[in-house]
Amino acid sequence: MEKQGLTILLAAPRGFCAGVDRAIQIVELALAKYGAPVYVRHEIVHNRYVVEGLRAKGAVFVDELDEIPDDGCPVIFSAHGVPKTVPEAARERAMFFIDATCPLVSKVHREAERHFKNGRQLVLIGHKGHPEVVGTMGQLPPGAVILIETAADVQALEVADADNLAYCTQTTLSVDDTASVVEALKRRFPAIEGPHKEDICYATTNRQAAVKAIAQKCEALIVIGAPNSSNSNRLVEVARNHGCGKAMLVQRAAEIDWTWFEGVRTLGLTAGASAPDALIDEVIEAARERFALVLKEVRIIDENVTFKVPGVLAA
Ligand code: 0K2
Ligand code: SF4
Repeated sequence: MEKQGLTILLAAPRGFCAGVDRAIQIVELALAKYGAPVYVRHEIVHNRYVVEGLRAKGAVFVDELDEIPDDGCPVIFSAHGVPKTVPEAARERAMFFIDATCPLVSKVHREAERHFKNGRQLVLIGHKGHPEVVGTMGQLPPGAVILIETAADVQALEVADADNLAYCTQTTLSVDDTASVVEALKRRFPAIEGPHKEDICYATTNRQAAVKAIAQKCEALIVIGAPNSSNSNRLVEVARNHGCGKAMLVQRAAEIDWTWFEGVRTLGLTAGASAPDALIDEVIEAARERFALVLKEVRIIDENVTFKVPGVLAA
């Protein structure tokens, strides 16, 4: 039987960002330099395939430092950043730790500290309980940061001094939703200080813009990423909000129910910042087995950001 035709519009940029690339390199270089085990606090990035791959090479993933024995082996903090209490506890135990926090997350940490030093109350826009939010809030003493998630939360805000406020954001939020939260903040507190727009990083911004560029042309769209990956979930929302109602998050090709795509002639495909190319290729190959495939990349911008690994691991 002849295969049904399917065009895949491949969003670009997609997949790994510079911070994820650096974080994974840090674990790999530490394994090569010091041997196994290398401990990693939290998933180095939110992707099971990446985590399993590193585990197979000798990385040991833990939720908290108290699960790690005092054996002198390196301890790596994940790309999402950690509260100040984590390096403090590591220092107290004389652990050899290497921080894989993305430099763009660390930049937000420093902004938060600067506002606090200048006596401003800090409002953080982010998702409650996400490790990056826990890390950013943990740069300041308990109670110093008020977390909000939506524009509706702005109305309920109770602040000590409306003229002495600042805001920061999580790096992986929806660009559009965050713009409306920032607008609500500025409307209610005209003197509030903050970044030029928000702290959403280049990779999050570009991946969302690339989805917007294809969403209307696609009858369905697949985002490759993990359920706990903030930036990946935002890509599904962006697709749905920009004309592609049939958008779904998948971790691996094996999860895809291809009957879902009956009658679909144009499928959008992208991947979150923590999803490796191997998983994108896997989905393309699975589609090729079932359809007469035409692959078209739609690139909206070239990325050339790279981050150096910490000096202790540099060649
Ligand atoms: O998007 P998330 O912050 O949930 O994290 P990952 O899916 O691991 O992507 C990497 C971003 C890490 C920090 O911004
Ligand atoms: Fe850094 Fe952005 Fe990648 Fe997060 S998504 S690791 S902030 S570059």
